[in-house]
Amino acid sequence: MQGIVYKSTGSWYQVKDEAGKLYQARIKGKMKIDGTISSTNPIAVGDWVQMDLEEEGGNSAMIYEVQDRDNYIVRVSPHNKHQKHIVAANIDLALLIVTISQPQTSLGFIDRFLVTAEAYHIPAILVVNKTDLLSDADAATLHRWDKIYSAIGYQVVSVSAYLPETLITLKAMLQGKKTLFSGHSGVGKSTLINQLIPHLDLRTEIVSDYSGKGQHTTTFAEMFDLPGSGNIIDTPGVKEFGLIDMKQDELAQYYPEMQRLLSQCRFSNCKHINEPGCAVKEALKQDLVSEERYHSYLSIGESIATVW
Ligand SMILES: Nc1nc2c(ncn2[C@@H]2O[C@H](COP(=O)(O)OP(=O)(O)OP(=O)(O)O)[C@@H](O)[C@H]2O)c(=O)[nH]1
Ligand SMILES: [Mg+2]
Ligand SMILES: [Zn+2]
Repeated sequence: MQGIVYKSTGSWYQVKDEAGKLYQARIKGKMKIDGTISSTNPIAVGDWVQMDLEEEGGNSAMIYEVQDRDNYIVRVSPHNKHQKHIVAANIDLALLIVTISQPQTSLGFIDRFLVTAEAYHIPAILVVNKTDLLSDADAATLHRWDKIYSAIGYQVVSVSAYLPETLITLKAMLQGKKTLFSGHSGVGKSTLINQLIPHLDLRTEIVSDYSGKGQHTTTFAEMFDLPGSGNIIDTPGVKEFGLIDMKQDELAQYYPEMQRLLSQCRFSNCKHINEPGCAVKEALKQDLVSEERYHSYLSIGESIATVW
């Protein structure tokens, strides 16, 4: 029988079948695993799996196959920097929840996420939470972020989980979709989900006064059904996203504002650093590519290239 993974703890999985019944499942010793990516977890939330019941009418099952994924988002494994961990698979929409302070999200972090989403053609939206806390300086930062990302086609939605009237647009966007909620620890992913799904009571934890960082309250990714239709996937806070295997010379393709200029660079193998006749550098001068995005392009490029 077929089902979809709602929760994964690493040792067991909660799987829902097409009739809506939940099963506790484990992986069968000899499972067919997608060999194209090496990750610390063979099965992720959102995966479609084939399983056998351990006994007729019971609710424990053995998973023997994972279906090919349409897409997935990876993070750097918290235990090993060189390994990837699949956060979730087969998603329709990826929300990056960010905050300007408490905790602070960096543009480099945002761009790594957006690059991954672009590489898989997953629509991505930036959700700026905690707008109830904005200082004047924070409000100016929000304005700048809105300008940078709106100009290149990303939707930026400002919300406060504490102000239900700010959540109406967001709620409407999620109907009928399987949406990933991702972002640093403490940005309010679980708090927002509690607001969007009545009667859900996910654990949340105050951001540390001392470090200004979240406490890694959510420890396993888990999917929930929305009222109406659609699902939300809550995930543990991430320090850093991994990039799917991507060559440094592909990177500019995943910056939408650069992608449309690539055919205009003089050299077809232009890296957009020092080359003469570079359309990206020209656009940077004219402020059509932002300083911030260009900077993240260079630093992400450096991190994935051995020879840059
Ligand atoms: N002022 C304010 N605080 C918020 C808002 N949203 C969430 N919080 C608070 O931020 C803290 C962290 O929220 P969580 O929902 O636990 O954050 P999380 O993103 O799920 O964190 P992890 O599970 O650790 O990844 C809690 O104390 C929330 O009450 C908001 O819009 N405004
Ligand atoms: Mg959480
Ligand atoms: Zn160029």
